Amino acid sequence: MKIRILSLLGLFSLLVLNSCKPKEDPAPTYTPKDRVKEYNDVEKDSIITYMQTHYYTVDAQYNVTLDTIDPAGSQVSIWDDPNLQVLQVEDPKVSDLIYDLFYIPFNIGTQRQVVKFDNILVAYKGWLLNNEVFDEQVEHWPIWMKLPEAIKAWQEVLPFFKDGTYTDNGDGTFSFSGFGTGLLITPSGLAYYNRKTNEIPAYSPLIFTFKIFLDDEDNDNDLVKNIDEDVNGNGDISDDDTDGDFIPNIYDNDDDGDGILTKDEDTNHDGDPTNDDSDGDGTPNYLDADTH
Ligand SMILES: [Ca+2]
Ligand SMILES: [Ca+2]
Ligand SMILES: [Ca+2]
Ligand SMILES: [Ca+2]
Repeated sequence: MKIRILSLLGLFSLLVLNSCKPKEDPAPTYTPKDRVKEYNDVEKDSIITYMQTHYYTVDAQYNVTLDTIDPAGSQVSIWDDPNLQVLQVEDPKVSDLIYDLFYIPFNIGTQRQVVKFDNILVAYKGWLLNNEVFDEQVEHWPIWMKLPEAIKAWQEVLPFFKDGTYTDNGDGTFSFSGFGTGLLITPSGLAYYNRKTNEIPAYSPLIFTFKIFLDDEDNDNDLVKNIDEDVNGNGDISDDDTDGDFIPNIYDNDDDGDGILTKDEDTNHDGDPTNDDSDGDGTPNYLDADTH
């Protein structure tokens, strides 16, 4: 009898689950897998195996093809590529879980060094470990991406690169040269982990190639660089909101909410509002609501 009640209950919860199947909200309702076990027991090996059994080719425009090494072939595996770099990156949730985050630079870039708070104009392509492409933003249709909102793997790898030079070709087209470009391979813990989309299953290590055409070091155009909008210097720009209006300083063009734009609190007009402190209280005018 007990078994029957249980199985009825089981059936009931199944029906409830099915009828409540989320349509608009993709957020998982189950308990995510253990992050340490998922990496150490599963993804670490699958990433290394992928790199040992696959190779890439890259053309003159830095477009990449990935393929399986032919057993009789002489291709150099990703694993054996002399340019392969590895970063040790801490999991965002479990501090003693350290990932190997792999990347290969094709070109470091020539202009401005990317900072992890910056807004970048990029083209990219993303693959699963089965070589299926899940997303692509082509070179002729680049998008601006806020790095603070990107996956952690991007925030860690892209600051090793610089942007390039923009050329208006004068005929309605544009081109870029000397930009940073490379390939990265990330465990799911530095990407989407248990979150899934139609294209990306949960717990998927991901491969990206990227081209960083332009880097914007001042998101809100207030003359304060993104890196300097991290007022408390803790590496997180979401908790810096001087005027408490729920717009972080990095996206707020009047940081102290005194009605004077930050760029207009550059009293000495040297292009840098961080060194103007009219009342000498140690707080620059743009962060000081009673001074401008
Ligand atoms: Ca604010
Ligand atoms: Ca600001
Ligand atoms: Ca102000
Ligand atoms: Ca002020």
